[in-house]
Amino acid sequence: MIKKVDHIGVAVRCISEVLPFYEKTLGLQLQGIEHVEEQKVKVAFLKIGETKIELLEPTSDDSAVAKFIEKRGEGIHHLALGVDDIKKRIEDLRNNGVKMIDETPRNGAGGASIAFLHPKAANGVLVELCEKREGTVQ
Ligand code: CMX
Repeated sequence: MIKKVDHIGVAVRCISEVLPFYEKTLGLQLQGIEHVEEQKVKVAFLKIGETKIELLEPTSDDSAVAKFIEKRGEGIHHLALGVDDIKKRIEDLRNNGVKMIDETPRNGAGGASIAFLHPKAANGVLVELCEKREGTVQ
């Protein structure tokens, strides 16, 4: 089942340049910064109650986030929904004819298992399913 909005991804050119706005001006708490090699991004999580903002900085010109910024500029990139049993959720969505980018889960930030739906399947919104594993920090 879908449990909550786990995080909202925001594409930025440079995390260190925008962090003062999120930490000092908005007063949000930085949870940590990490590289997600598989997605070719550096990410920073800022906590807001039960959910988070995930700042995404591309680490390579051929990353999906670099392509997004080049085409649309910085801004909201994806909506991540926290789920139980991600494999089952993917199977259910596929059985309902939903176009998936990931038909099997892959590794995301904080040791989570993630899978993306294609934006064309969700009215132009890139949706991520996200399942925290045992011992996940985020
Ligand atoms: N939100 C909404 N629409 C998006 C989008 C986004 N973030 N990124 C791309 N699109 C749209 C494009 O505007 C384009 O639409 P049109 O055909 O109407 O012009 C369409 O999707 C295809 O986009 P594209 O620029 O041609 O790029 P690709 O097809 O090569 O890739 C996508 C698009 C969504 C398949 C790819 O970006 C992807 O696989 N994303 C998932 C992985 C990802 O984003 N990882 C980053 C960080 C993950 C993390 O750790 O949180």
